[in-house]
Formats: sequence, structure tokens, C-alpha cells
Amino acid sequence: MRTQVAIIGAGPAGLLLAQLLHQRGIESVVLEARTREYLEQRVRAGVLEHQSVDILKAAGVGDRMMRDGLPHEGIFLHFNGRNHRIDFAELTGKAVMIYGQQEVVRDLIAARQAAGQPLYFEVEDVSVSDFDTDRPRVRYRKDGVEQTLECDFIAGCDGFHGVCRQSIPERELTIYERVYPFAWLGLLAEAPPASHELIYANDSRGFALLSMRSPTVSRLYLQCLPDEDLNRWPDERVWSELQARLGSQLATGPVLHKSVTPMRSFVAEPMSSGRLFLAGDAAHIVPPTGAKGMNLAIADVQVLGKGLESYYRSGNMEALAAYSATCLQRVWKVQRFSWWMTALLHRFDTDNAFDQRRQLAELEYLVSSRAAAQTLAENYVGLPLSMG
Ligand code: RFL
Ligand code: PHB
Repeated sequence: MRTQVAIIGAGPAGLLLAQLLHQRGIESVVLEARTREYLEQRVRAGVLEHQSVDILKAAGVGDRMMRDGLPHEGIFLHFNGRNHRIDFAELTGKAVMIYGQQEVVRDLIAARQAAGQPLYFEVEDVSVSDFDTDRPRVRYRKDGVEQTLECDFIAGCDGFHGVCRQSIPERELTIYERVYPFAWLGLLAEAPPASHELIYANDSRGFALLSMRSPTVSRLYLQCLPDEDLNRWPDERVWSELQARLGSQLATGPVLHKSVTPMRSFVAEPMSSGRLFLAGDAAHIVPPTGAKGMNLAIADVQVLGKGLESYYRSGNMEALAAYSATCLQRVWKVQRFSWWMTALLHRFDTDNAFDQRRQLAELEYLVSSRAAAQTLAENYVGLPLSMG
């Protein structure tokens, strides 16, 4: 089998790249290890930057998002017993969109199928090779049959635990990493959110976040131990802890999903090797506090799609050669923001009373200085791609 671009992974990065290429008449094959049902139900990100919204609309997959998504023009920071609003619309003229990652994935899978383009689920034993030549290959097994896919380029969109980054010779990559000494316990519940906008709380008991998926479904998080045992967290304890940290009277309801997410910052440089290009979580991870992971994946494939388009139009490799450097400029700014939001809002086990007062002083400064609030706002709604 032969195609122009072999895409490994059908998360937001892989599926959106496939759609961007299809719009430009470039052929691709998408290979995914999991089932379609699993991808469409996996509860993950929920916030789209304004630029991600524009990219999804231009990709022709924005209809349901524009109908069912919730545009938000600000967030609340909760500390010292009070909520303080950061007004994105006033500070930046922009907003974000609340729309679940699994809905983005659902829309992209539907678009791929409507276009009649190849997307294979439950593919096993994927391996990538020969990307240091102009005939890269992907081997995999589907329904028990070994297959080889020859291509011009491989897009490694297979997430943090995928095979693509691991196939790049170790000596070519530099890894930058920080693992945080806490995790998030996340709850999805059938309960109307207690606030119409997100609340990020810095509380002496630890961080908490109120988010949502719709006017009747709440998404809530609280800082917990990195190896937290969910058995220690029956629903009643989670609700009362959230209530205490968020300082809001929460409407409770049936819990649809409960899980623990470890937190890390991670960058692999460069984001390419020969004709293999890494995009999204395969190349970098951010702690979820800034709501950036899915947005970085979307920004990466926008750059990669343009690079591939330029190659197939004119045979020019220049934009592809610049792919890694172009993305990393922005990736590092987003890494910095995600680390900063995390450091501002969480309790670290190494913190003492001085650190806690310093955090509160920084929060006070943020909500009393327009310059400081604007810095948060312009990063949260999303830095432009050109700031790369
Ligand atoms: P994904 O979504 O992990 O997709 C990779 C896909 O590759 C498949 N795969 C393979 N397929 C074939 N062969 C192999 N060998 C394969 N190995 C893996 C996997 O099955 C999978 O389907 O990566 P992608 O596309 O780069 O997208 C990244 C995002 O998923 C991720 O950054 C976000 O979910 C992070 N994130 C958030 N991002 C935001 O922008 N805003 C948020 O509000 C936000 N909140 C979050 C988050 C992540 C969270 N968790 C659970 C990690 C909240 C949480 C709790
Ligand atoms: C979410 O709704 O899942 C969410 C919102 C904001 C974050 C992280 C996750 O910072």
C-alpha cells in the first residue's frame, strides 16, 4: 500500500492533520490503536483557544462546536475566600470555547468518514522506519494480517506513549522534563455547574477547578497525591472537598467518570527526524492547569499542514525543514505559561509559609494590575501562531 502521508494516531492532532491535508488534496492514511468508541468517550480536555476555534471552523468541522460549545469571556480566580474575575473580552477582545475533546474527535472522525478517506482503528504493532530516506515505511497488523505502508512522510501523532518519538535515535533528541509532586483527581458529573465560568482556586487544602461540559454537566478537578488511590475518595468526600476548596455551594449529581491524571512538563527537541514529524503530545506535554494540551496539538498540525502543502505545491522542503523550530518557539512560551499557572495555584510539598504568602501576593497583584491580568488573559485565550 502507498500513500503520501502516513498519520499514526487518531487523537486531535492526527485527525485534524488528516482533515487539513484532505482539504488540500493531499492523501493520507490514519492508523489508530484503539477503537472508535474508546476515542469518542475518552474524557480529556475541554477548553479551545479562540485560534483553535478558527482553525476547526476553517477545517469544516465547526458546526456542532458553534452550536453546542459554550463561549467564555473570562475566568474566576478564587483565593482568600473570594472570587475575582479576569475579563478576557475586555483585556484581549477574545474568548475561549468550552467544548469537550471527545466531541472534537467525534466531529473529525465523522468528517473523515464522510470524505471516504482511510482511517483504521484497532491497528496493532505499528512500527516506523526508513524516515532517514525518501521512502519511509510503516508496518502494522490489521485483523491479523501484516501490512506495509509506503509513504513520503510520517506524522507521529501518537501521543506521549506512542512509538514515533521512541523510534528516533536517542542521540538526536534532547528531552526537557519536570514531573510535579501531585496529580488531579477529575470528576465528570451530571450536575449543573455552580458558576457560568471556570473557577481556578488556590486554597490552603490545595488546588481545585470548576469547569463544565454543558449547562447540566460539571467537570471538576482537585489536587491530590500523584499515586492517589481512588478508593480513598468516595463521591461524598470528593464533593465536600471541592466545596471547601472552591468556596461555592455545588449542586451534586450522579458521577459519570472519576480518574487521576499525573502532571508533567515535557519537551522533545527537535520535533522531527528526516521525514518523520512529531505533533501534539508525542512531542510535548503540559500540566493541564493552563488548558493548553489540545490547543498545542492543533497549532502543531496547522504548521505541519502548511509545510506539507508547500512541499506538494512546489517541491519546496523549506517550510518542513523549519517545522520543528517554528513550533518550538511557541511551545516553549506555552510551556512557561502552563508551568506558571501550575506554580501559582497548587500546594507544593516543599512550600513553607513564605511561599504561600508569595502565591497570595501574586494573585492579589494579578487581580489588581491591568498589566498582570492582561498577561494571564492573552496567554489563556492563546498566543497567535505568528508569535513563533
Ligand atoms: P492523543 O489525544 O493522546 O492521541 C494520540 C492517539 O494515538 C494513539 N496511539 C497509537 N496509534 C497507533 N499506534 C500506536 N503505537 C499508538 N500509540 C498511541 C492513541 O490511542 C491516541 O488515540 O494526542 P494528541 O492528538 O497529540 O492530543 C493531545 C491531547 O489529547 C492532550 O494534550 C489534551 O487532552 C491535554 N488536556 C487539555 N488540553 C487542552 O488543550 N485543554 C484542556 O482543557 C485540557 N485538559 C488535558 C486536560 C488532558 C487531561 N488528561 C486526562 C491527560 C485535562 C486532562 C484531565
Ligand atoms: C476541562 O474542562 O477539562 C479543563 C478546563 C480547564 C483546564 C483543564 C481542564 O485548565
